[in-house]
Amino acid sequence: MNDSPLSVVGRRVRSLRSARRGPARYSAFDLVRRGALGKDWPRSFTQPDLKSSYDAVIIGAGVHGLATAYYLAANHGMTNVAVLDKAYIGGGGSGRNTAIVRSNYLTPEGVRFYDRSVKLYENLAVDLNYNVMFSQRGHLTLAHNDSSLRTMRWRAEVNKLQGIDSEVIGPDHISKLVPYLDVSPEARYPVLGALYHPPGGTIRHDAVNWGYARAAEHMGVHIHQYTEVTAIHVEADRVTGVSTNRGDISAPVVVNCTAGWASTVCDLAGVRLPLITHPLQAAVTEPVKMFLHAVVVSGSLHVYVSQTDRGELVFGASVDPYPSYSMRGSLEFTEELAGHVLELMPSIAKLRVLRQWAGLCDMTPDYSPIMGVTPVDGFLLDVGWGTYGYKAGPVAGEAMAELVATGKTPEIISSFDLARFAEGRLVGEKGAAAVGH
Ligand code: PYC
Repeated sequence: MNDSPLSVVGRRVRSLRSARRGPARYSAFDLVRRGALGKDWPRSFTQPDLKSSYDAVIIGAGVHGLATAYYLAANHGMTNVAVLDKAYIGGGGSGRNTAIVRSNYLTPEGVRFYDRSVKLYENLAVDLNYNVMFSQRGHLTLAHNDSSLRTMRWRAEVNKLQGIDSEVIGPDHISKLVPYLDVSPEARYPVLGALYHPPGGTIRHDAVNWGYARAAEHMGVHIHQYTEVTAIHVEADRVTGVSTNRGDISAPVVVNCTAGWASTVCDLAGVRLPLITHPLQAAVTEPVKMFLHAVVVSGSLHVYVSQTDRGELVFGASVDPYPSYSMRGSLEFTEELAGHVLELMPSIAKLRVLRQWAGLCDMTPDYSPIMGVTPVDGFLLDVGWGTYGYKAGPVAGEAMAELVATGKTPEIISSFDLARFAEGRLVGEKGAAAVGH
């Protein structure tokens, strides 16, 4: 953008003032009246007209795209921004994940990055004036064999060096935290220990998506749902705009914040990504009284589980073993999941599964994301989020906003650049993925 320093400062002050006022609040009387009558609620999100030009276009109205738009407006005063999505807000991976947040990764780059996200999540309800239901209930990654235990120790040491609360604990301590877990030596897969990460937990995914969307829109960002990008225009290696099913937009910056379709969107700009897309399934049970007070993950058994505030158990597993864009649930998944879960918690055998669903995961070769610039000037990437995108939403948004507004790649994402695959600088995070894939 070619703005004078004064106008940039002016815009920033105006947007901060407006952010502080926040989106509409309702009086108690309003809430009772609207609640009793069941009508007259204003729309949460408007449907703005599509303009023919914006300062930046963000593709994807999931948590990454919305957070990028929010931090562009809140931190940099840049509000002439459009977020485009071929479907609805949070309709992709951002609304389909199991809502787990943690920063106990394996590489220093990963730990630093995800820790910044946890910090932003900690203050998100206040920043957005929206109850995002963050619950730092603790996160346990179980080790059932010596090699997993060694990886847990390795992770704990890397985590501690970065100031992250993370340690290896034994079966007695695990049993106190999760009494329903079978830690007896007779278990088919005995629990030898666990990586315990007290700041980890869950946060309500829809609330995060809606909170970012509402706050960004309030500051002037346009969110265009059901607006599919059909072409990305590039002239002399520089992006100039996009075509959509609702018309053309010119923009000097286009950011790909999609998941599942990251490589097909990149194809439109002629940029190739080293991604393979797999479905990832999850399932939820009927609600029961609260009994599981931590997030429990077993890498060897390919399962993770937490209990929601409503009392349902939410389960996830590894990605489906074949590349696909299908988002159908499968019986194989449910069967395998149930078998593994019951190895860990035999006492929940009578719980009924209510529903299951799938999302799409763009897997990179090193299990780290791809963020930053591309060979096409102005066309930026925030993709390759595999099974770990949701927890990174805030830090990714903050960093991408800085890159868009300043033109400089923030240090916190510099190791996740696309060029690392050609230059052999992989950031190997497979050992810290939730489960083996
Ligand atoms: O990386 O913590 C994780 C995770 C949980 C569910 C999918 N990935």
